[in-house]
Amino acid sequence: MTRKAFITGITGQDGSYLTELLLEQGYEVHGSVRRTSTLERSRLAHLYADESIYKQTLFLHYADLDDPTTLRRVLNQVRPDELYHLAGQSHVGLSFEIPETTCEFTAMGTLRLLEILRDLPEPPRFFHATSSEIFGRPAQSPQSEETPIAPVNPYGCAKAFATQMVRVYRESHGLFAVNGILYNHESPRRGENFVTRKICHAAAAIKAGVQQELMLGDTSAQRDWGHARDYVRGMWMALRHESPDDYVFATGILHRVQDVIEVAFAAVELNWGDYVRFDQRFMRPAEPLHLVGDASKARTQLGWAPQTSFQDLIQEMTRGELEQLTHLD
Ligand code: NDP
Ligand code: GDR
Repeated sequence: MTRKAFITGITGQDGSYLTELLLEQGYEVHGSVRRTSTLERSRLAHLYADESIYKQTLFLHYADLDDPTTLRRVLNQVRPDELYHLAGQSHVGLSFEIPETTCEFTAMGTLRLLEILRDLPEPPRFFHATSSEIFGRPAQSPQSEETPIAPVNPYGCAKAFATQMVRVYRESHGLFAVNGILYNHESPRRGENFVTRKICHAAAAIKAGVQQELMLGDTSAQRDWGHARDYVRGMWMALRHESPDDYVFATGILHRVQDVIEVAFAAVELNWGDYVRFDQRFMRPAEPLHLVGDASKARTQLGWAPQTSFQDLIQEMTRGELEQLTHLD
């Protein structure tokens, strides 16, 4: 029997890589999309264009996270074996400006899905994409699955609520529900207003002569950055494991935003100091500190390990941007 997967957030960075992985593994893949005024689904365009895939093994369904009636109907029709819940407002900085929307979709949206699963006769295995942001300013570094939750922004609070709810539904309602505690992961498909993509795009655009400078906030901020392709493989491995649990997915290595700048500008042979400027608008009211993950549980129990280095990731992103800009000429 062909296994069926359902992905919320299929149009996002992770959704697109996960779709490719699951199709390669022989799954029938379903995803929920929301109505937008422009049909922006560029990350899936290559799959749409393939007649042997779109509407053969890949299906899209309209369903918003604040519309449980539709979600329930779609899930009842599809009856997936695995559900990957990736949808949500994923920008931490913006969550200070739109805290209610962030919580509505990320916190309540997850709870609504859990409630729907609880009523299904054969609930699918459930993966929740939670975040290192639940730890905020942790007392211990690196963080593990046991590190206490202490978020410092609305996004982190929403993810913390959803993470704890997943634990409740696993322990009290017997759902096969997994929290993947994901540290930053990037790719050429990363949203344009996340710092790695912003820097890699700017370095390439300055090289191509279509941008003059790059405005950034806190360049001393540190993160544990990996490649999205590695992290979606971890999601899949977690749902194939014999029992449900929480797993940290991380590289275990901290880099500064400044390191991203230096690798990206070096990749296009420019001196970053000539172009990078500070802009107060990109500073946040609060920054988490020392978010670096210990993925030893995922390594020992699932056999997961990241395969792409920080240098290779930033170089791939920058060169990809430059190729696109040059191709447009
Ligand atoms: P993206 O921002 O690239 O994708 C988010 C997805 O969620 C998009 O498909 C988006 O749809 C969808 N979405 C947003 N709001 C709604 C809504 N109200 N109803 C339905 N769909 C909605 O995020 P990533 O792919 O990078 O991340 C996937 C998940 O993993 C997110 O939940 C994120 O918070 C979490 N995460 C990501 C990390 C990372 O470093 N990438 C690290 C830790 C956690 P649309 O295309 O229509 O906007
Ligand atoms: P983050 O990623 O907040 O860690 O959330 P982001 O790339 O937005 O920021 C990383 C760090 O860079 C600093 N920074 C800037 N950030 C942005 N976006 N724009 C700037 O101009 C800029 N200048 C400096 C930030 O202050 C921050 O310290 C990501 C998201 O994918 C979340 O969904 C996910 O949960 C976490 O990673 C883990």
